[in-house]
Amino acid sequence: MCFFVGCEKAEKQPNIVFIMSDDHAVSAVSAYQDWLAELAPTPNIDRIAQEGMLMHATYNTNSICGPSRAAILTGKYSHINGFFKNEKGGDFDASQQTFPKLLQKAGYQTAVIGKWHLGTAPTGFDYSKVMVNHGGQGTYFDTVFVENGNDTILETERHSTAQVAHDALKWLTKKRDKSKPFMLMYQFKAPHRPWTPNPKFQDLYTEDFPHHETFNDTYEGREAASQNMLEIENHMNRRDLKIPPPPGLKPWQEGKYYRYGNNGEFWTPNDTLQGAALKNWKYQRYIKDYLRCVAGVDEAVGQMLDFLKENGLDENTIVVYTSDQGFYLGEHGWFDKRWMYEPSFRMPFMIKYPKKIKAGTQNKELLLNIDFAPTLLDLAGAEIPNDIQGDSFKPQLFGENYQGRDAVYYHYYEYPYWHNVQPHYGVSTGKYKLIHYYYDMDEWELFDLVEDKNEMHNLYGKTGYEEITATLKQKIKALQVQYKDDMSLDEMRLMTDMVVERVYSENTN
Ligand code: SGN
Ligand code: CA
Repeated sequence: MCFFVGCEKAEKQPNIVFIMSDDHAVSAVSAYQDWLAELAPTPNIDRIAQEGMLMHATYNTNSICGPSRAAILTGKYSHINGFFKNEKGGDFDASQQTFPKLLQKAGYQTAVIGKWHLGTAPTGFDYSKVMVNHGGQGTYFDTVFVENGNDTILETERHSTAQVAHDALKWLTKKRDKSKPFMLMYQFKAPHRPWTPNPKFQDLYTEDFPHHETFNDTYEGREAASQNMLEIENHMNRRDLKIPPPPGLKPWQEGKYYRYGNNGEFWTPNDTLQGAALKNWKYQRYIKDYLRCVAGVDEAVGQMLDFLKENGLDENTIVVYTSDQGFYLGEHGWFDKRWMYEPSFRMPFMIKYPKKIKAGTQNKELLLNIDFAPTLLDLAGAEIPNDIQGDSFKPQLFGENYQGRDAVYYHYYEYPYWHNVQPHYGVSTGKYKLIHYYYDMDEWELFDLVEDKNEMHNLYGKTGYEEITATLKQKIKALQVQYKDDMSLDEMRLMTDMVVERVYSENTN
């Protein structure tokens, strides 16, 4: 029973818990039954899919952290929302329209807790507690947060994942206004580099992991890929691999020691370890720590789901699980993201809403991260402003008729730091993908995603593919016009070249 004005609305509007981890690959979410599913299960995250819908083809518009987060908040591509790279791309324009602001207007109480990485303090939130140290990345231990844009808090008691879980449950229990529907963004740093797990998971995964079938890719026919600097073999540093420095180093020397390896400097922890054995050793250190970080996230997701159930909130609460982008877990021999290739282009996405979404359903339509904002607004019964570029996929969630898109458009800008990934744009229809690397090369790649799911064979320029190439080029042009990304290559290059320091800066050694 409810006696307050507006209460009827509050009862009808669903609560929303938007859970987002950082760099969590589709292959490391067991609900997808991908190549790591049996070896590294994520039972709690999978509960969301079991109780709701699992999306198989959700893609990113620009596969790095800040840009993806900005696209999610605004429902707009990077060149429209203005946050298109992390490195010297300035800060997020916090005065612009975002879906949390629109939900506030629709009567919601909003909060963001955890990773943010957009420079400017969060706007559109009744409560915020976000990581600010390490350039806004946050750290796994001794994480520094800013609460409500004002108070700086150094947390020393817990691993960052456990801290975010603790703070989120505290907000839900003690701080929120229970007369209003809520929208909570529950966002982890894990499993981001340097993949430092909570010590309680340190003994998980004693057995070695297999390699992905593309682990020893030589990038033949893919010029841009051959120039990468994100190889497990050649670009992992001592911090990544948890090699302790010798005693007595000054802080700057320690920073230099840890960064060693970033630029291809050769080193081995012991001289007998070389070649393929050394590459495998690095991979095992990496994949185990990464998956231990994922285990921490999975535990924190379970705590949230249990909390909602125990407090009678689960029926009318929408729960989303996603990651800001995908990641390489040894596919093509890599770590990191950025490329329009599937492991980094694709994002995990699942959503439950027991009242309205049928449990255990699956969806294979092409979705984008710019669709999240309009979809959540739609589910909340709020209006979707015309300038939002994404589309609501609420009809699909509810099993209604839906005219899906036939292609997804992508554009990546940051170069050369980090990892030397050539700026590129492209289009994917789910069957074919065409990519143009344009910054200081003019290279195209065409893949048949059905015949060549690992994107190893560049078909661009090959006999028999002229027609599909022409069609996809036209599709790129049409989508560039539709999304207002139809500037010249020189103008695109200027975006890569732009140097705007971030407001919040610190020595990250
Ligand atoms: C850091 C990492 C890079 C990573 C970027 C972007 N280096 O700079 O490897 O690509 O973040 O990641 S580190 O030595 O600082 O870990 S993102 O998720 O924020 O986009
Ligand atoms: Ca990320």
